[in-house]
Amino acid sequence: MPLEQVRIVQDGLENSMSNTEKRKSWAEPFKIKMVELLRMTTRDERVKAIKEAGYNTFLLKSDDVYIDLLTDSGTSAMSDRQWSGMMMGDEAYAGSRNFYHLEEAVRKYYGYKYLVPTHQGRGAEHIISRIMIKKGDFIPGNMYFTTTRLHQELAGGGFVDVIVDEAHDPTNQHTFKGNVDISKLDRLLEKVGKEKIPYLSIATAVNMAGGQPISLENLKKVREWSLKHGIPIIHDATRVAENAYFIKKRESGCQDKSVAQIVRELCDLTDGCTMSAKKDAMVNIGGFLAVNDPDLFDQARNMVVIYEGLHTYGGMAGRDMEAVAIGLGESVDHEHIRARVEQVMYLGGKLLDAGVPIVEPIGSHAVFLDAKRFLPHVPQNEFPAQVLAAELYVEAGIRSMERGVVSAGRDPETGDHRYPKLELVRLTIPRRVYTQAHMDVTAEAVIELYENRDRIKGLKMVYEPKYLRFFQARFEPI
Ligand code: P71
Repeated sequence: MPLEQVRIVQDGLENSMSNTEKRKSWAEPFKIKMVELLRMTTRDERVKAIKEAGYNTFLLKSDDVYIDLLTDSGTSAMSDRQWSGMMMGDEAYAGSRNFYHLEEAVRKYYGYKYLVPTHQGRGAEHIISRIMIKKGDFIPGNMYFTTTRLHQELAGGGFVDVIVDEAHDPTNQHTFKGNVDISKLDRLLEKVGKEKIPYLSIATAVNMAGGQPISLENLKKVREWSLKHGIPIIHDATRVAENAYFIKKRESGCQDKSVAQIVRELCDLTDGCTMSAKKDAMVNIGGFLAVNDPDLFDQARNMVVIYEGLHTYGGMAGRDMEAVAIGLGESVDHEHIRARVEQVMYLGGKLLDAGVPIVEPIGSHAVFLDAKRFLPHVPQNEFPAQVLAAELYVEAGIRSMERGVVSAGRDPETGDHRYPKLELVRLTIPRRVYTQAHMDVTAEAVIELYENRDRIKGLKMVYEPKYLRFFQARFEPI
């Protein structure tokens, strides 16, 4: 049996090394073959660097960063198997063997029939939005994601939030904050009619809610609704394995299922997916659109050649597709996903113990600092999350990301800032990159900053780009 299969068969906590031996301690399920050296900086250097970056962590040079928790996107460590797969890249313009391997992997792990590769997740979002959305349409979803919503808007649609109210409350302990509130779907349907709802946009491990899962039970109800009204579900599968791990841990009746099985069950309740392979699948670049409907596939395959590349590579090199194919299999391995999510829990647990306000329950890919409670003296129009991210960098060389009013952008109708309930700083953990010791250092730095929070003051925005402003906006201290 190939190693991969052996491990999936053995899936289950009872078979993991630490549990069979009844030990309390636990270690990463990999050893390190190559290291990347980190550069240490002084406080003075960091003060200068953040000023030059306009107090925007996206504009820092990564050489000036010590522990980089900006994102888990494209920043994970590939395995030796993925790297050896890279050497098997077939760089033919058309019909690369790696495309067929990827297609096979998507069918095996996700179950979708037809694959359209794209350069990354937003490439897939662009295509599905252009094909399915008409001007004046409404796309309900379990909380927006920046690029997803922007593509829906550029296609003429409007995003409608139908996530449960609990998701907007960072202190609410609901275990499935990614769930959809079906009554919100009913209300939308009643208001606009089904002709104006091209699909439901359902994410697993909802990023902007703090990496919060949707339950299988809830997705089944959403599926019933979708079938009843003939409105398909497009799944943002970017972190589906992380969601599946939470289901295994928390949802009754799911403890004995493998993460791989749960991933398939989730996907089987939907009609297609957009995927940023830079997260769960641990590659540096890549993504895809996958659908079950042959007509939709035909349209998508035609559109991909305009914006991404030929339909058998879609913006990826052959070697990239190979790494995605292997990474999809690794993403559903129990030992891997447990180590990944539990490392995030470890960091979050340390912060909670010290009384630092974070989003609870702790999410799958990141710990989110609640900037509204961290800096109650900084009003939301002075960008509390933005300044908190800048200060954490100055304090400790740790790079995080604003997920608050800057990320939320402006309302296309009124032109005003959108003031989201969640004003967060995301400490995002790349997969297989940092050790528990890096988490210890991070926790200590955040706790120190929390103890000195009173001296932190707000910012004003001095440059604002039109699209996805958080990437390039610049700020100055007030
Ligand atoms: C993350 C990213 C990358 C990112 C994107 C935009 C602003 C800041 C950082 C990307 C996602 C995602 C979900 C749920 C689609 C995409 C787009 N996340 N859906 O979290 O999380 O994928 O980046 O491959 O185009 O740092 P893409």
